[in-house]
Amino acid sequence: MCGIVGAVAQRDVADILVEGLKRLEYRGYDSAGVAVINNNNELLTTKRLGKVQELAQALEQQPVTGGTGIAHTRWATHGVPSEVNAHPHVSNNTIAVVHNGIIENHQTLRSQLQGLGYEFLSQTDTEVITHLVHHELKTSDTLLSAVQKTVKQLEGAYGTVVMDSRDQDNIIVARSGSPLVIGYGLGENFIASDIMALLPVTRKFSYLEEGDVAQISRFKVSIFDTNGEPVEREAKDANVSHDSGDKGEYRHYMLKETYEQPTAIRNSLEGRLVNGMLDINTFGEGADEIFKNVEHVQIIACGTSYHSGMVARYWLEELAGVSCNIEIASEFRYRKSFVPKNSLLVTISQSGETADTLAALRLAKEIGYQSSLVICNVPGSSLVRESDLAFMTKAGAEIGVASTKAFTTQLVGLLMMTVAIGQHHGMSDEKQTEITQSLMSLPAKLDEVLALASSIEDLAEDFADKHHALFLGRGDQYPIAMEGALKLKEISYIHAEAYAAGELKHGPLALIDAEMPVIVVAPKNDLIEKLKSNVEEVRARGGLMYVFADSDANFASDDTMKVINVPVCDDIIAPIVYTLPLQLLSYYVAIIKGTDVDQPRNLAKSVTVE
Ligand code: HGA
Repeated sequence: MCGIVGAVAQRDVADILVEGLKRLEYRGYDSAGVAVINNNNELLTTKRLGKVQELAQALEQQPVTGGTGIAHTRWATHGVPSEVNAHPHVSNNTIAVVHNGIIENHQTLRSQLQGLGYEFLSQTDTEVITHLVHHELKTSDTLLSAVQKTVKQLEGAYGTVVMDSRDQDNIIVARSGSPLVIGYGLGENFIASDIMALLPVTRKFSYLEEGDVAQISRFKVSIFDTNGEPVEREAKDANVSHDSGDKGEYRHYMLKETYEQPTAIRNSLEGRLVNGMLDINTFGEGADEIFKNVEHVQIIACGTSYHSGMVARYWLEELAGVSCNIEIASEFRYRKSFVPKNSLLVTISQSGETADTLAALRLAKEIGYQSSLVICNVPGSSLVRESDLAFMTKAGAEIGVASTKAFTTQLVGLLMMTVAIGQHHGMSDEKQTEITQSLMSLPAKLDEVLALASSIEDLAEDFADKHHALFLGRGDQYPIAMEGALKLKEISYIHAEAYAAGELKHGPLALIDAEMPVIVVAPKNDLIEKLKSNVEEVRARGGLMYVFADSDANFASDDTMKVINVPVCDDIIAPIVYTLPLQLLSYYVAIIKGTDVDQPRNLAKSVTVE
């Protein structure tokens, strides 16, 4: 999604801004732009359609100088991707604005502003902010107060940064529904939508809260809440590796992150299992009390995180004996739902900023959920700050848009949560130990799975001319089939669907022919015989299958079936183990298709707009 970087400094900031944008590239975008105020109080704006590199080249050819500036990578919501629609947007050569989010009442504001004589150059919703600030400034003493008046008129979501070419000393920032973080430097200060952008220039950050408006100058940052009252937002040192954005020897971030999974899981387990038993403090203060009272769990998530939540439903009901529902955040947030007694709301989000999930959490609090927990990879993110409890996955920065290590570490967190809740619902000590031991065996098991890479790469050729694929699984492998299908469509653009294998005969069998590869996730478990019957249904209709199975499942390759032997593992961790071969398959198919693996078309990483 869109990225924002801004700076007020003595030195020239264009390079800092562009580097910041590069560090946000992984989020996905279609165009980029930068504006700085030069020493003559002129606004110098450069925008380019496409990659940040295009913008960087344009700035190399025509450098801009100035210590105050703002920059943006845009992922279009209103108006096609184009240079004109790229941010910053400018009003009357003085006010420049970058914005993440959606201004829902933009049509009304646009008409009002046009009535006042403002001419719109772009199709974006953002441009209304630009002219509105310009208009409010006519009756305001300061840019700060003009922005405060402006945001009161905005409906929707925004993280926005505003500057005025006549004032080199300040930028004004405002947050409602889209994250912004202030970075503190020595005699210079910064703003960004994600700390990643600012790691080269500072380690000290404070997050703005909903409704905050702040004035940032070189030596001072003043923050005001929704009521305009001055507030403090605690500044903390980020403990994130500076180079987490480095691809190293790997061709793509996605491949690197796939291979990082054993380490990411080891890190996510570290310090959380004491003498083989789960340390309840892993989830934060008060976790024990909350888990003791839980009678129902409602999981809310989007995309890949939704799939990890689906696996957790199997675990929670089977292992912890607690009822569990799961729903997509964008559905949950717009319907009236029943809140069972003593319900825990669990949200799952890699970034902790997923707009729909955050809105769902806020709604859940209003309608009476007793407590909330988030499974998240980004400390200090909105979901972490607004939830009662948090399990922090320690996946490290995930740059590839298609999630890999965030997903498997989420599953680790959800399995630990199952144990934590199960402890209070009659889960035996033996069962707890069995689960924690399985978890500890995971990193080594995943190393074994990664060793299958070259045989999976060999399969990818078969998919080169295919347009559709079907993924099948049963039980807790059904969500893994769904995740496999999602991965394939995200990065290879092959249309892929997942079905619970028992559903085949209720429709999808009609699609089976030699042009439709069928991928089956088939560890030996209680459902294997049922799954084998489904495999026969596909075979009888001339389907070609790719079966990921352990040796105990007893499949043999033949004309209609290629079997990929996955190492035998405990049932409990099988969903995590079987995820990796499917990630690799999608990756190698995407390579053959020649797609942009790390930044697939039309997609963005942290989905901070609805
Ligand atoms: N609505 C604005 C910004 C979009 C955005 O935040 N995307 O992540 C636009 O379309 O330009």
